Amino acid sequence: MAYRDLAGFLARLDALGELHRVEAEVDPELEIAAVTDRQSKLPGGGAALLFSRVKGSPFPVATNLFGSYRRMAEALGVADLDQLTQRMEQLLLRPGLAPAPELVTGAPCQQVVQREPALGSYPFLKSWPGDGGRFITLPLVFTRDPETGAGNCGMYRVRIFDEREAGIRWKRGSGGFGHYEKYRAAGLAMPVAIAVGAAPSLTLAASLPLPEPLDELGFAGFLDGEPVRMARCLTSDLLVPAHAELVIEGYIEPGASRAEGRFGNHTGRYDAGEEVPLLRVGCITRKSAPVCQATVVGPPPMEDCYLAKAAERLLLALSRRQCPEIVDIRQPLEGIFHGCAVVAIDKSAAGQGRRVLESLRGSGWLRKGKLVVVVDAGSPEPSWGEAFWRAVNCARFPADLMLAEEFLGVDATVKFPGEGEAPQLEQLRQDAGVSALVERRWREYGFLEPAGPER
Ligand SMILES: Cc1cc2nc3c(=O)[nH]c(=O)nc-3n(C[C@H](O)[C@H](O)[C@H](O)COP(=O)(O)O)c2cc1C
Ligand SMILES: [Mn+2]
Repeated sequence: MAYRDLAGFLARLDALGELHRVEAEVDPELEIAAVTDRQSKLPGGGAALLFSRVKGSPFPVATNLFGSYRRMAEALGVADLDQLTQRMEQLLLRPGLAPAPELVTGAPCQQVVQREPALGSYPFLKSWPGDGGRFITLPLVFTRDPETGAGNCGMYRVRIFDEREAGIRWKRGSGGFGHYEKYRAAGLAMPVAIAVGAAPSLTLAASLPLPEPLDELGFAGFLDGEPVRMARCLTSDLLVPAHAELVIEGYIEPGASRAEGRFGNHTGRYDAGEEVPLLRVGCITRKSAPVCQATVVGPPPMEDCYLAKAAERLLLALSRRQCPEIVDIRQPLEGIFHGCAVVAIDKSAAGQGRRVLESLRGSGWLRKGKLVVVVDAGSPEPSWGEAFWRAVNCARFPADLMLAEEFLGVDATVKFPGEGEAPQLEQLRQDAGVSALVERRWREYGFLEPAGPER
């Protein structure tokens, strides 16, 4: 089931009993973040939250919408996040399955047009006391390559400075940054449009490092099974999601920048904040009753953990193409987007574990990983506990470690002949006859539950 817009997803969450409405008036400075943080820390990720009365703004705020396995799967129309890997494999085999976006007129995101932008009337959050100010924490930032005309949609945090100025922090290497560098080199003003609150597939796509030739809009359209509808901006020729709740249009003049201030991040610490490109807002368009979707980042578990999980299941398909011996990749929630991963491989030759590490380090979405442990495939879902066990018991220190700048790889696979002395290839397995006997006699032993698997 696809959602055309955020409202559709909210209605679905409501029907599932997953949405908690907070009717009491709340402050977008710290209070909403504090409530959201406490929900996120509940077992299972807490409820999706809709704050309907926000101090200083007529508009509601929604947080933690993707903050559980169930809601993340629901957002992307799958019964289980594991199904995403196969979906991605289909797309990689047939890129034509990604539908081109459709340009529409009379877009809902332009029901109301504010030519005199007033960013201060929107309920953007200040999450932590030391934050430099308010940020748009879940923005979809649309830019275009000035040379090729190719579009990009990326999630880069946006600092609100005043009624008509904002700062965008796109990291070096991101799509938005690449476009920005080209405009700056050419001395041209750069059009930017920021959408807040969109269909879940698009929000996820904005946060994914998709490789060429996949683009965010085609990808979201593929997940939804229908083209994404786009509308032309009023002050530039950029296209934005027609069903977004809110769109901020503006230009970055060459060289214009400002310090964004500190930002409390998922490291559990404040980012110092950088000098960021300054966006001068030309107009704001919106639905007549927009909902501002936001996320709160901080120490895990939080909503971004589940976005990272969806990304993991999808991007696994890319890694399998890169190294066909890869069976599975699992990232602990605590690794949030930092490429901390357990990689299970089907090992058939000496040196394979290290070769996989080198390949992943060289290219692909895990190349900026910090801690990657390669293990032999076997368990249904390689866990961090298993990686730890195998790293301690199967890896030889330092022979099986790969230490590079900001990176530790561990080859924790069982060693083959030719990979050093004392290879131990035989796995511990119970005698088959005894195993069958135990299963047969299980109830005789006085156990009420059926016997568990052997391991
Ligand atoms: C909640 C959230 C916040 C993020 N904030 C930033 C950010 O401030 N700057 C940034 O460069 N990337 C940030 N990212 C990661 C980017 O969205 C990600 O690298 C994505 O691939 C960018 O799109 P691109 O590949 O088209 O550049 C964030 C991701 C999430 C989920
Ligand atoms: Mn991109």
